[in-house]
Amino acid sequence: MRKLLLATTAIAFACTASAPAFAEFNDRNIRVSNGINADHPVGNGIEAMQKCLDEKSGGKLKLTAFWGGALGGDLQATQALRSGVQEAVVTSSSPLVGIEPALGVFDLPFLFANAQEAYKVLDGKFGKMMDEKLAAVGLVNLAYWENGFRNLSNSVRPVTKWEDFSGLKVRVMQNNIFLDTFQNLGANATPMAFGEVFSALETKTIDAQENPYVTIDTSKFFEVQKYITETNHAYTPFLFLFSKAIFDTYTPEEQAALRECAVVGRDVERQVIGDLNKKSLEKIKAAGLEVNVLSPEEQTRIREKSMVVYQKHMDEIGADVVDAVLAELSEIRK
Ligand code: TF8
Repeated sequence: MRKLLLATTAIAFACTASAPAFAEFNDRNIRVSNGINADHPVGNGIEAMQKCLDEKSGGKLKLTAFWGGALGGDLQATQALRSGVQEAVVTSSSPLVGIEPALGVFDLPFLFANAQEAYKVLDGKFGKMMDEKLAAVGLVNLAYWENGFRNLSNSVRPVTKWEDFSGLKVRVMQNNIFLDTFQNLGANATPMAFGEVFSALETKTIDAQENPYVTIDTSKFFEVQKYITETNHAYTPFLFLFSKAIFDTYTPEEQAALRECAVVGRDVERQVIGDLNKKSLEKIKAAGLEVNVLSPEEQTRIREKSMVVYQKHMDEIGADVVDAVLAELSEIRK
């Protein structure tokens, strides 16, 4: 009996010793497409995510990032994920409302008051509820990364009050809620893919666009704009999406590593944005743009006048979804 035990132990030992390292991992080349450029903090996030994946997979899970819309814009890349021909994309939620209307909840003007509460909602119960909806349309959301609070830039005049929006030709994302928000403000809103924005501003096909400072900086929009107003009218998250068709073929260990490392990357990316925000604004100022802030009264006025957009899009987003996010926010704000 003793001998037998010893023999089995020896065999078991031999097996462990000869088993290849990281056997649960296969060599995977994961293409990650981005609309923004490599110097955006998403680049730092992907670097951190890769380091984490290297440790967990012994170098087998490799991310290859593509920048500046090289693999197509947000929507096009996301559709490639759904049909299983591309692995991953870092995209704004906003252009995806045609795929999952509930995502429109993040487009509601002035939904989040600050980044901290956005993180709580996105990384918590509500974020999970949205993840389930995404899974049902063939998309695995690994984590919510950050684009940030959006601000308005233009080439026509300083915008410091509601009336100043009147007639401005503002590019908005391909998203009805943004379209209505800006139409409601009196602007002449034009939906357009992100990849076309720079040249449309340069040729004055449009006067204005809205994006977070860091994106305005890294996509160089400041080079073709004169004024910027800190409107903070929306915080639209980035989603780190994976093709469900492809994800489902991965081993549980590979899936877990991707989920965990996407969160590691998220934290780095948010941190770098936090640090860069001020610097980006300084760079924009140094380039000669006039920077305006709204007075507290005007901010309140614009916010209150924008609330009609909530009612208008309630059914399309889903009243349950809007209620859920508002309930979670009021819980957080207690
Ligand atoms: C937009 C978005 C974009 C991002 C980027 C393409 O204005 O805010 O900045 O989705 O990844 O279209």
